[in-house]
Order: sequence, then structure tokens, then C-alpha cells
Amino acid sequence: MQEPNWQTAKEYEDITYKKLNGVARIAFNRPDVRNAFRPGTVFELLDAFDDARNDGTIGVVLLSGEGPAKDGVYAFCSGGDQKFRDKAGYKGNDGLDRLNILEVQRQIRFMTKPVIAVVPGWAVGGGHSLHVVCDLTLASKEHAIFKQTDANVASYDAGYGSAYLARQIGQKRAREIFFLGRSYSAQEAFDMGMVNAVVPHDELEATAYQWAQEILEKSPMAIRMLKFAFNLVDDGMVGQQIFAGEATRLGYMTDEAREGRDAFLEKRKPDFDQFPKHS
Ligand code: S0N
Repeated sequence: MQEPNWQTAKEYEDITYKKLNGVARIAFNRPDVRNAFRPGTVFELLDAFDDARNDGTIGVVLLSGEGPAKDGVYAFCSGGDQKFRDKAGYKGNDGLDRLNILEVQRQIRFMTKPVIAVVPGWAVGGGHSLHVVCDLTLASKEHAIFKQTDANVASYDAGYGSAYLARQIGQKRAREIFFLGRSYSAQEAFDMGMVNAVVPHDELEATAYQWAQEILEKSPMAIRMLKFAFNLVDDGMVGQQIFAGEATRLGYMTDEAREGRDAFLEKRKPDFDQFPKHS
């Protein structure tokens, strides 16, 4: 399989951001700390995801990790950088403590486009939670390892990272992953139902790009509605709000909605009699 010829979209310090033919690729780029994130990393992620969301040519986003590190080990992400951990979160250059990776989780969850986690190596702690929240996960057969260390370091994701994981693989397995903190291979993660495909390492990137191209052949409206329909049951009123927003968008596209707008602008009574009252 041919490696995609990614084009750099923007330069950052802690991440890489590239695009090609409708696909955006965002990757952690701190391989020597197993791609742990510090507050600055998270600000960069927020910026890149925002760009991908607002770029009308982009239909699918890949989230991955650069590597290998100097010692040859690959990582997707090892969660919050413990060296930056302070009293009330992770301390930024401005001295404020933050837990802002949760904003990235929400960006992925509520983004109008599918996000695929492309896991070349360790997916640990908050990095594990990020793969959980992505729409799909592809994992390196040789190098991907899934592990939840949140309880080891007393820095735990009690939201999507745990509760939504239980939705994916069942309560017993999710509790095992969090309570025991063991390592699981790509195949074991696939067998549990939290990985969509186990791919030879050399083909991982090209496979992710290929999956993205297949999605891009589909109706973007259908993909959007389906993503938010899948989310709805677990996202409460926010899930309803987001799904309803897409329903409103569809409503806007009708002659009936246009009549409402035009009548207001033309200072006349709207003529809704022309539209059928469906049973
Ligand atoms: C990833 C592990 C398993 C890899 O083991 P391996 O291959 O043996 O490598 P090491 O020798 O351990 O590591 C290589 C170098 O990388 C450094 N390093 C690795 N991970 C981190 C990290 N997370 N922070 C800082 N440094 C890290 C090592 O120190 C080593 O450096 P040197 O060579 O200088 O010694 C293994 O490394 C491991 O277990 N890492 C720690 C994983 C971890 O516990 N992560 C934190 C877990 N918790 C979270 O992420 C939760 C945070 C979160 O997402 C959250 C949740 C709720 C609300 C808010 C938040 C939020 O953060 O905002």
C-alpha cells in the first residue's frame, strides 16, 4: 500500500497537522514522552481540530501519534504529562491549572465529521480515553498496546473514557481495564470490541487513509446524521441539541422554511397553505 503524500497544513510545536484529499491528519509529536500531552499540546489540538471542522474540503479527521521515539517505541498518546500536573490540573505557561483535554474529547465527539484514531503504539491513560471517544479505531498489529493507568496515578477520566468505554465493550471488561491497569494487544482490544481493525504496522497509515476515502464517497449529510444519532442516546440534552441542530439544518433546506424567511423579509403573511400537512 502506498503511503499518503500528506501536505503540512500548519506548523505546531507539540503536534503535526497535515491534509490530503479531504482528509486531515492530526498527530501528537512528543514521541520521547510517549506522546503525553501538556496544556500547550492541548491548545494546539483544539486549534487544529477547529480548523478541520471549519474546512469545507475536509470530511474525515485522523488522530495519531508520531514516532517512533529514540528508543524505537511507538505511541499514540500516554495521556496527561505528569511533569506538568499540579494541584488542580496541568499547569500551563500562564500558571493556570487546566483539565482542557476534556474540551478536545468534546470536539471529537461533537465534530460534524468522523474522527478515526490511528494507534501506532501505546494508547494509555488520557490517550486511551481519546481513542475511546473517536468514532473508529485502527491499531498497529505489532506495536499497539492499550492500557489504562488512570488509577495508578490517581488522575482518572470518569466521563467518556470510562463510562462510554463500558458502552463499547461492556461493564465487566471496562471495569477490568480500569481496576487492574493491564496491557492489551491490538488483537485483544479488537476482540473486546474497542478496535475496528488490526493492521500490519507498515500499512496502518495507508489503511486509515483508505478508510477515510471510503467514508468520503458517502453522503456527508448521512454521515453527520448517523454520527449524531449514534451519539444521541448517551449524550443527554446536549446530544439532543446537536442532533436537533442537524434536523434544523435540513429544515432550512426546504421551500417551507424559505417561505417563512421570505415572508418576514417581504413584510407579508407567510403562505404555509401551499405545503402538505403530512400524516
Ligand atoms: C506509556 C507507558 C506505559 C510506556 O512505558 P515504556 O514504553 O516502558 O516507557 P517509559 O520508560 O515509561 O516512558 C518513556 C519516557 O516517557 C515518559 N512518559 C511516558 N508517559 C508519560 C506521561 N504521561 N507523562 C510524563 N512523562 C511520560 C517517561 O517518564 C519516560 O521518560 P524518561 O525517559 O525521561 O524517564 C508508560 O510510560 C506509562 O505508564 N506512562 C504514564 C501513563 C500515565 O499514567 N498517564 C496519565 C494517566 N492519566 C491521564 O492521562 C488522565 C488525564 C486526563 O486525560 C484527564 C482525565 C479527566 C479529566 C481531565 C484530564 C486531563 O488531563 O485534562
